[in-house]
Amino acid sequence: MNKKQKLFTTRFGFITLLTILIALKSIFAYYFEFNLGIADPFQHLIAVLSPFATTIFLLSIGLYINREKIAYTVTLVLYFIETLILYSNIIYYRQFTDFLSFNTIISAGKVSKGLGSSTFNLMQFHDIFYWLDLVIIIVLLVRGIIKLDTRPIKRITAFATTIFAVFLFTFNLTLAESNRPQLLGRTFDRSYIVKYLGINSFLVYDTVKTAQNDAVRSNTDGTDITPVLDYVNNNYAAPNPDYYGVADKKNIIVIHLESFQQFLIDYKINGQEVTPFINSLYHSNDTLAFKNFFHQVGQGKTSDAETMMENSLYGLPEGSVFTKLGPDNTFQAAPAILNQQKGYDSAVFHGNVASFWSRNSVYKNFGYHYFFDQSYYDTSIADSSTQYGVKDKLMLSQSVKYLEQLQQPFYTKFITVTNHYPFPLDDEDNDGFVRPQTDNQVVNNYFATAHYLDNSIREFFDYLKKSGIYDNSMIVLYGDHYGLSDSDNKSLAPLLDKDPKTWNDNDNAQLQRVPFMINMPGLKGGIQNQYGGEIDALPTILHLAGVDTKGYVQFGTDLLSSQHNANVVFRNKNFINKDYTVIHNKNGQEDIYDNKTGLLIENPSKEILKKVKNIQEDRNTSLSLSDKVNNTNLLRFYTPTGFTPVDPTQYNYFDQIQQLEKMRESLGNKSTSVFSENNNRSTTTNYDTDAAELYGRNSIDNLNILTNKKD
Ligand code: GP9
Ligand code: MN
Repeated sequence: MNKKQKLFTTRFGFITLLTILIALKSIFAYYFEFNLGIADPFQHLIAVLSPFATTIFLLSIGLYINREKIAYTVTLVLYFIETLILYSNIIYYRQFTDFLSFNTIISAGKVSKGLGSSTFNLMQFHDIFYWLDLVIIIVLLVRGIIKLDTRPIKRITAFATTIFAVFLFTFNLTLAESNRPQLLGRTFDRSYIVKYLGINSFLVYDTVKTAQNDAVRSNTDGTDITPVLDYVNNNYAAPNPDYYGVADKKNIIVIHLESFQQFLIDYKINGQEVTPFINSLYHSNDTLAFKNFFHQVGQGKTSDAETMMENSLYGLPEGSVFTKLGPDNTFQAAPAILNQQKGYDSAVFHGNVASFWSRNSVYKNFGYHYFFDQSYYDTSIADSSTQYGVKDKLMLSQSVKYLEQLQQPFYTKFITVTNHYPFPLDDEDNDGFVRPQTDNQVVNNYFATAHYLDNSIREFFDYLKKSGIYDNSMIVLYGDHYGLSDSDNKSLAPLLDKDPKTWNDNDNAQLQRVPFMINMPGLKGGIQNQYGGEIDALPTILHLAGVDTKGYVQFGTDLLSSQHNANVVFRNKNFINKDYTVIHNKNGQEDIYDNKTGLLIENPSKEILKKVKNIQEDRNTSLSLSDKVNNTNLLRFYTPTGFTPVDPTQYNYFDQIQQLEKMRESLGNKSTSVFSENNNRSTTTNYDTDAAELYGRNSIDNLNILTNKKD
């Protein structure tokens, strides 16, 4: 027997062979079946490494068994299970662009409903190679070509193998965390766990997370909602009669301005306005522009903003509601409320992959009828995307061919991404904008992408006006959170005429201001001074739309109401109102700053302390109750009068173009879509974009992507 054959016929060799085979299959799947966006050399290393740790760990179990037949059988069964996990995920991914979660697996009914007869259609010829090795190995074993090694493995060797696997996993995790900090804490996207830790680890991670959630939930019953209802009823602010229902049955178009901070508004660099169009909206008589509106996000960033803006629930103290709980929780969100109360159709438009922040599941639970994710946009054009998805000009201009097919009134949300850290943009894409020249590139770039975003929004507004949609719509714009982090703020300070040396936590808190603007022809607008935050957006919008929020579980209050609660609570428990900013210092105490002077109040009076204490108590109650609603899924126990719980299985975000066409045909002349009202003619020709990717560097043919033709 030569050396190779010897290696092959030892127990250790057998496991090595299986490990290599499964690793090869997994790596193939990571690159060619799943769209994981494996990019830099680090990520390639991790992708190649990640299947080994869990496989060695799993297969090492066989090494502890002395009797050869049992040992080989157990090893093969484990190998079969691993292949099955991999292959089921491949099939599931082909259908859902997502990975099998613990809940999906155990609710077999749901999976088979989702996959059903289509499973067969999803299989491809090359799939045979995922199974062929197993068949060959079994044949070789049965025929005696691979001989069973009768010699048991020493306990110590078996143990050393397991420990080696653990070590390898720790190494993998360290690499992953260095490339993507807070990977497990924040989750971001389930595909990130697969990308950085492999498919097996994802399943374990998801199972542990599900078990934790279930443990918290099993102790909950319907009575737990009572203190929540007491709180929100007490906190309720009645609508302002001057504004109640002024947007009744108008289309509502929400524009999410990624990482856009309030200080950009009216800001000039060397005499050039950074965001001239948004500035003009800010000063328009038709715009309610809130100058003291704050972002309140935590680790869930964009997704926290979405949670607050559309549910009036806070994000979580750690992680994101969307990824941690969103796929399973019950919500009473804006699209569902507006649909049920006022007959709104609804859609989200976003140039990133659907799985990011688990949006593909969460939006169904919000009651969104449609979700146009990256797969609905042309990504074949060179430079059309940055890290977080299709560039804004391209996303917005390609969205209107879908928008015009929605039934009116519609509630829609457009999530931009180009103005996202690290703010990448070539100068040639930015109509001659000259960025500032600080020594911090992040700061300089931020102004450039903000300028690009401004232009994108202008183009979109131009279309809305030309196509007539504008006349019949209320447009809401908001910045989701900071673009420049606290660590960049010192470099920003001189641009804001501040001294970096005296820059402090209070200055950081003041920069949590983000725009919140509501624009509608004929709206009694003006710049508003009242303090508020993202938690207050939903009640404000619903009241404008003529839906009273009484009875809903919402933690914010209508900004336009005389009863509005103007203490703005941040997710880190700091808070701000017109008089004070209260900030936790390094010693765990809460410092009080005077908002008139910006200075720390060294020795606060009894009166101030009392005022602050009341707000602190209210803050603690509202945050902890909101956390309880989310963590224990309390809304499943409470349905407001006139509301029907959302049935997420009604929505399918895959063949939406056909769904829209079907809807139009079945409604016939009752169809209220922009397309139908325009005598079945597209309005896309009204869209003018100067996106450099469509002209300059590329062929003019690319303009086809703006129309419906290609679909
Ligand atoms: C991703 C985009 C960015 O799709 O919304 O998310 P963020 O990193 O800002 O939370
Ligand atoms: Mn964001």
